[in-house]
Amino acid sequence: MRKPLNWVIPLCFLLAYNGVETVSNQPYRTAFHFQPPKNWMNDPNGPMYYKGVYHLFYQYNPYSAIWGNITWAHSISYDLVDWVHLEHALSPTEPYETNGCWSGSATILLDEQPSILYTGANSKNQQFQNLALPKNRSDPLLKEWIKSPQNPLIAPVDDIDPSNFRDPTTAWLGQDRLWRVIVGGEIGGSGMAILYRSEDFVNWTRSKSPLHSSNETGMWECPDFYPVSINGSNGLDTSVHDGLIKHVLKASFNDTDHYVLGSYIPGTDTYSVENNFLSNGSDMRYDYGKFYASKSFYDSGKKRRILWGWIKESDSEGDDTTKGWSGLQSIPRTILLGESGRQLVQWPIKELEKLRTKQVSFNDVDLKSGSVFEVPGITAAQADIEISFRLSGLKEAEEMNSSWNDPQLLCKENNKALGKGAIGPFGLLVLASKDLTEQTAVYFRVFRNQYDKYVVLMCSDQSRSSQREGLEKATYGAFVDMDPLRETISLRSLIDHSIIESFGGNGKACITARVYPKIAINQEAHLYAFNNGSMDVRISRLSGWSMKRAQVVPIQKRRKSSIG
Ligand code: DQQ
Repeated sequence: MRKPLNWVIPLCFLLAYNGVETVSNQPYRTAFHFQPPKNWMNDPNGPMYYKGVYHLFYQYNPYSAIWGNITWAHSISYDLVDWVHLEHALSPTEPYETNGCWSGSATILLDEQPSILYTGANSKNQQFQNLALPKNRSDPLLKEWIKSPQNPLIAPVDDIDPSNFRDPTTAWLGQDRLWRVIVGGEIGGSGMAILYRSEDFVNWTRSKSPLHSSNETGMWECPDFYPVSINGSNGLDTSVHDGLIKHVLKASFNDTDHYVLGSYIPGTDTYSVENNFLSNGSDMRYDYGKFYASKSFYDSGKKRRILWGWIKESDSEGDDTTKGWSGLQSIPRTILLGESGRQLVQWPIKELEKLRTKQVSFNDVDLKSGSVFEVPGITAAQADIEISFRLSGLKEAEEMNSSWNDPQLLCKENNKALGKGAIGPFGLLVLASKDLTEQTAVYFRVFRNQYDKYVVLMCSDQSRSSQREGLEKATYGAFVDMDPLRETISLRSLIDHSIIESFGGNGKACITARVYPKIAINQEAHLYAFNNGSMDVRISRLSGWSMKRAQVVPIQKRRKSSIG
């Protein structure tokens, strides 16, 4: 595919780049995940595709590695892999945002006009929704943003709790030519998506009822609402409302991103859900590990919906101050409704494969009970690995108690990556030291439930991930909605020094982990496949790649004579 003509602009910047201050040479800095040069980063904001350029804004503290002074930093890319950091897009300058320009979303309005709706928090942390437009929309890099003189557009009035009213979504357009947007809130102890309508994107009227709410949860941060195609392989623009579709509502609470599926009736703005948000650990999540405040956008260039999520640290604020940075963005993932229609599936964007370099492949390797197999020849601290397992039989599967409905608890209580089960644990030992004293086990176990159906459990166990003290070393778990009688159990893990993003069952269950090994860093890191079940399993296919470093650089401070 030919690169757009404006590709030359950032390349010039790259070539002219003369070294803006960046944290480097640290074992936990990543090679192909998005990170600012230094300091604090949290939520992804306003991702969009505009005139051939991908934009990512994000919550950023320009002064320290701890949350505060929240500003919208801005980076651009042509492939979602290599990035150029631009000047900040929004900084807190107005009374309605003294305490920060908080999260929000981009909407491409009629006549291809890009816009941003975001939350401002004033000095009392009261929250208001605001609009910003690019100064020059013919510039594909959208470098400068102007706040609307009519801000704040939406104030927390009536029963709205002013300190729990934030994070407007991408807006969608109804057939009545009215824009709709939802804002996250909590009223009377229920988390909710408060709905507004507008003709001109400036004057907004609150709908009598929220789009959806739940008294099982607290405040919904960073809601997202969008259509997905039933049986289709393309993503859909947020304003699509007809055809064979369902609507996804995502809400961020309890440090994880939960979603429900349902059917949205645009005329009445009613949303009837197939399942609901729950706080007991058994509802559906984008990712069962570290992944929060995510946001999706429709990529009209490649007709796909892409999801970004903030991956927090698992070390302490003191560690972050010493490192000089905190927070990563996940690898952007395409997100679609799975074949079953019951859940979403996610997969790393195809473009990431351009970083794959040296490859190793194996077929049909037996993993006898109790065995470990080292994956040789790739950079185990910076790798992309895909592995599939064939089971020798399922008759021996251990019985599953009907009360076991929280997969995380199940992984934690069955924390036996090095102990024995029947079918499993089998999987990968990632960022492992040679003597295996450090390792993050990403693995599966298969059980049989009371209906004689097989249940596949996926776990990611950080308890042995580092010999360092004072880290959060959680064990995460997810059920993989698949039938191991008919499908092979597969795992893809993106390993990038201090982050392991794992996709089980072709993206049906995702678990992201942050780890800080003391020994298993750079060349000292190893990668193994293992089987600690009493039943043998076979690796039917394994492909692993060393990964190159993505180019993520700050823009050069422009000289008068340079472009633009
Ligand atoms: N982060 C933002 C808020 C949002 C929270 C502030 C979620 O707008 O609710 O940095 O991480």
